[in-house]
Amino acid sequence: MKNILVIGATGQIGSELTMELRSRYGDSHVVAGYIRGAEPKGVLKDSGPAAIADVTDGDAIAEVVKKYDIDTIYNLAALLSVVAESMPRLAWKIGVGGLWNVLEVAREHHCAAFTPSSIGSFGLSTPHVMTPQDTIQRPGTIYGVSKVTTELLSDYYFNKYGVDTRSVRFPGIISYVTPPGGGTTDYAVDIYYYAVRGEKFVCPLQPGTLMDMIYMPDALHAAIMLMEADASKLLHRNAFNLASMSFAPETIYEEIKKHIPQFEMEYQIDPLKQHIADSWPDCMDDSCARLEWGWQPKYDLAAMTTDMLEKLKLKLNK
Ligand code: AKB
Repeated sequence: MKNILVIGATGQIGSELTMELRSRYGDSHVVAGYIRGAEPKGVLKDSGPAAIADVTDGDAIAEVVKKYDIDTIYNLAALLSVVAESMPRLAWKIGVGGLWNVLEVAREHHCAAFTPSSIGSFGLSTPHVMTPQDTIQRPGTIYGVSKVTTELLSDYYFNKYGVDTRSVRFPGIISYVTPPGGGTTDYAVDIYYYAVRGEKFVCPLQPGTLMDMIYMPDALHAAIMLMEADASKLLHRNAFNLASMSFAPETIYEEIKKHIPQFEMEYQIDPLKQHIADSWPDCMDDSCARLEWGWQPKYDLAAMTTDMLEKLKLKLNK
């Protein structure tokens, strides 16, 4: 990777991935791509180049790629699972139309491309425990349908045109920097904010709802590690199961209570979120990622909770 474009650089993953890539490859080599109304701010703005790179506008992306001599694109533009259900056509336009634009630019300008898939690419008929790498993918959400399409279209561009496409199926990503917006796994971020502010948390999912989760530093490390991996070792490409930890609401609550014993939580089930969460794996088998490119997470629930609470206390002045 010489010069990198991050599309969606001001979003939950993009804001941290851009900074991590700049620290590894040099500030001037990583372009923060954004859309109007979501301009980079603060250190993200000041530390390196930025350009408008709306995923729905292929010509604009091509211009940025030419101008900065880009060879690697991280395409993070997407509507998350819950919000996508209220705007399915927009979700498709961004997730699939946008991906097509990125892949065409990558083909024409010889770029490698990373576009994440998700645990959302699975559905009710998928085996839920130790979900295999290659298994049934019949999701019931537009988010899931667009993520399965992401995987297939990315493989298609690799097989037909030789575009170096690579991807992971991200679990719910937990971070203290930029909040997620409109996902089913967002509760596992929100709960930390409530705990640190000393407020009662109302959990939208019922006890026992297991889902895979990952701490942001591990998620960033995975994306970069995969893009740097030896291509000859990759039997799979789009997209690798990525596991780190799996927990239900009561487990993360108990973990936080070890640090904040007075923390309270009650349940008020959100039917849409519950329905989506029930269709996703309890825990994935990520042995292909471990074997093919050496994936190994650093954080478990206990280590993540200690770090999240410490960082959020500083952020919220608590
Ligand atoms: C969501 O909940 O929609 C996302 C995801 C798991 O892909 N965080």
